Amino acid sequence: MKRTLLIMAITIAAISVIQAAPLPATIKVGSAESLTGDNASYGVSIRHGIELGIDETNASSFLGSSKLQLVVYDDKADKQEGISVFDKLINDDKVVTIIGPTLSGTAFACVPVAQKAGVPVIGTSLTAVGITAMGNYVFRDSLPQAAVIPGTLAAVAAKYKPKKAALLFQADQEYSKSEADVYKAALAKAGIELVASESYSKGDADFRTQLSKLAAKKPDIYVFCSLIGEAIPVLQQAREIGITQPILGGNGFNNPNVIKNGKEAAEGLIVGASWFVDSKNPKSKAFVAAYTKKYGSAPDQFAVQGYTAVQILATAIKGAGSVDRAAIRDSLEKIKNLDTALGTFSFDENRDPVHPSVPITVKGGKYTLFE
Ligand code: 1QQ
Repeated sequence: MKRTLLIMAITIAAISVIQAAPLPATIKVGSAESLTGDNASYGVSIRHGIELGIDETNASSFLGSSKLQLVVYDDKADKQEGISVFDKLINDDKVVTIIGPTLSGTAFACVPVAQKAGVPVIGTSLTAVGITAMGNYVFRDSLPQAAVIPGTLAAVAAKYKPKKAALLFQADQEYSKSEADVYKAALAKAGIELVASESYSKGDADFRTQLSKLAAKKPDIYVFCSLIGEAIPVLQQAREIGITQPILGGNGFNNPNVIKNGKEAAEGLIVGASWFVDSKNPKSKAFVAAYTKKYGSAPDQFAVQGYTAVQILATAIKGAGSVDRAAIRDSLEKIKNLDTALGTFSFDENRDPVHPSVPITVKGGKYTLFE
């Protein structure tokens, strides 16, 4: 009897030690971002947001004495590179979660590697249809196209009452193709006729032929689904051939380089965004101030999504009380009504983010609210 009691007492003590096991001193967080090439402006912005988030989390002792440590590699916006970087993060660095990659096109190649290995992924810029459908370890804090485009279109329709639209997209890029499809469906639903649709391919630099074909159909609005490398020449060439109608840019245009390098051609551009730099949300204001202080320039939508991913992940780790990948996954799924710089943030049942989108426009060389 005495012996049984002793064994029971030891067992209970052992269980409570296991339960109270502290988090490790260092928690490795992986990230794969486009840090070189055309898409580096997105990837560097995300990286900056992540780094600020990690600094703040560590300084605040949110995870007790445990510190997050970032391991980041360049995915070069390339499918093969994305796969090898994911493999390295999972098997060599043994990260607890991966933030990234930067482009949906890369994600469709490398995210299945993490899903198969049971490693959570948080996309911070992935907007294409089908991202979280890759598996139950896949989350994103970037609004899916279908959550942004109808609202942007409704705001534009209320102001300009367009009847006809024209569309330009990149036929060999997953983000752009998906966005064009979502726009097509949203236009049809809004009763706006798609009178012309043209595409281009990777490496193209002259879009005048396609733009002229679109213009010949006399649309009331134009929709351009482009990544930053093409977004700027597309805008400039559109103005050059005399397009003065409202231009709606896809998520790729949520990039301050559109204004910096596109100059006057960017004036009047309308973009659906997940966040607005002059938001009155106190968390957002604090983020903008801290980011600007650290990096010397204001953050963009991609930076705030990178930053918020760290907050989401830290909250999930704390909730799990563990760095076990499956436990983190389960905990991520429970994120609801988190107070973030993006607003009140929840994941829905598909691990997609729920928070409002905001249409913005370029006015006087600045993104402002579209009204
Ligand atoms: C995607 C995007 C890009 C514009 C991210 C930089 O939305 O690839 O899904």
